[in-house]
Amino acid sequence: CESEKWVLMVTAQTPTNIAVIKYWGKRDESLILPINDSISVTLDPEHLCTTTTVAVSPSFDQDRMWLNGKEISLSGGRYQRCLREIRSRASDVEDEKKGIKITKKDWENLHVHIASYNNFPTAAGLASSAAGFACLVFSLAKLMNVKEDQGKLSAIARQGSGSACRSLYGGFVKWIMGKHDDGSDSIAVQLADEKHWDDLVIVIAVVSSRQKETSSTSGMRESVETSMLIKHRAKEVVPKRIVDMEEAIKNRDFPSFAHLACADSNQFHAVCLDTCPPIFYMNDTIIGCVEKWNRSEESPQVAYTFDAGPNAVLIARNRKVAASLLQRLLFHFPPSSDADLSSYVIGDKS
Ligand code: 2P0
Repeated sequence: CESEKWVLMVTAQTPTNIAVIKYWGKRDESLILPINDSISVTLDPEHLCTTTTVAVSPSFDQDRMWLNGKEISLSGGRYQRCLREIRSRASDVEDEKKGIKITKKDWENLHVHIASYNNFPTAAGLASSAAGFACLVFSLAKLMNVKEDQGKLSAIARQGSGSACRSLYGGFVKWIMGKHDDGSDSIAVQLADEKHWDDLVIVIAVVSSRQKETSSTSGMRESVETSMLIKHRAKEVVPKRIVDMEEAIKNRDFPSFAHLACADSNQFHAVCLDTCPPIFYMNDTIIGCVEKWNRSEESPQVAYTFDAGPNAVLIARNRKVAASLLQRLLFHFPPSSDADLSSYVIGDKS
């Protein structure tokens, strides 16, 4: 490259995903290999997403990253692993208009700057790390002309944050736990695309945007070390639920989908309570409201699921139910009152 003044940039946007069969517990902490398969739905990118711009220039003298405008350290093992894995797969890049030519060898000595923004609270149980690492890996792969397929990229995103591997696809996604010790078969696959079941509407009740007290990483480590229930869950319960959930998604069978999603969320939180010392993530008032409503109808109208935080993810079977759900939420938790629930995010599944 003759001029030292050029900058080459790529911007990507990646939505977060919500697990309906949960990932909780690792069998290998450094490679991030889970103890069970999981299934998620990827949200509409308009509402909960990360936007990341990655730039390379010969004038950059080190890798640097800014998250929501504040510089953060890239020295952590997870960032380093993602950067190393992507760099090692970089190919030649040529931009004739700008007169830029980067060879595979050049990438070893070039540094990147990364700017990432979340349009939702970070680390409040809304899977910010999922969108974040998926977007980081995807945008770096584009910048460095990495030719691997989505499955291979998902195995790299997984090493940033487990749930990130599922955000590389839209629609319904399964993270296969895999069998190999090197993690090469622990990848995400798309079960159905975003058009398959597009009358579902996801409403997220943001109970608190405060950062959670127990991170998922340490929470699941403590569960694996101390919970008896997690062993039963991973070996006996989840494998069957994965089969049943795949079937429910394939057939757009909302009653089965709702039953499995709610039961799995509840069992995940039961594992958290079975952990020593116990972990409390969830707000149970909303569960009570939804359970009562579902029981008063012929078949379930809304599914609920909670991740490692207090915010409720509510999946309505269609737009009409979603409107009624919002009315009920506003009735029980008026935003002007001192009630816990402070705001709502609504988005179509896509
Ligand atoms: C999930 N969660 O399946 C589950 C349900 C939270 C509850 O994936 O240590 O941030 O980075 O692999 O991916 C949150 O865990 O944890 C998560 P690491 P991650 O969505």
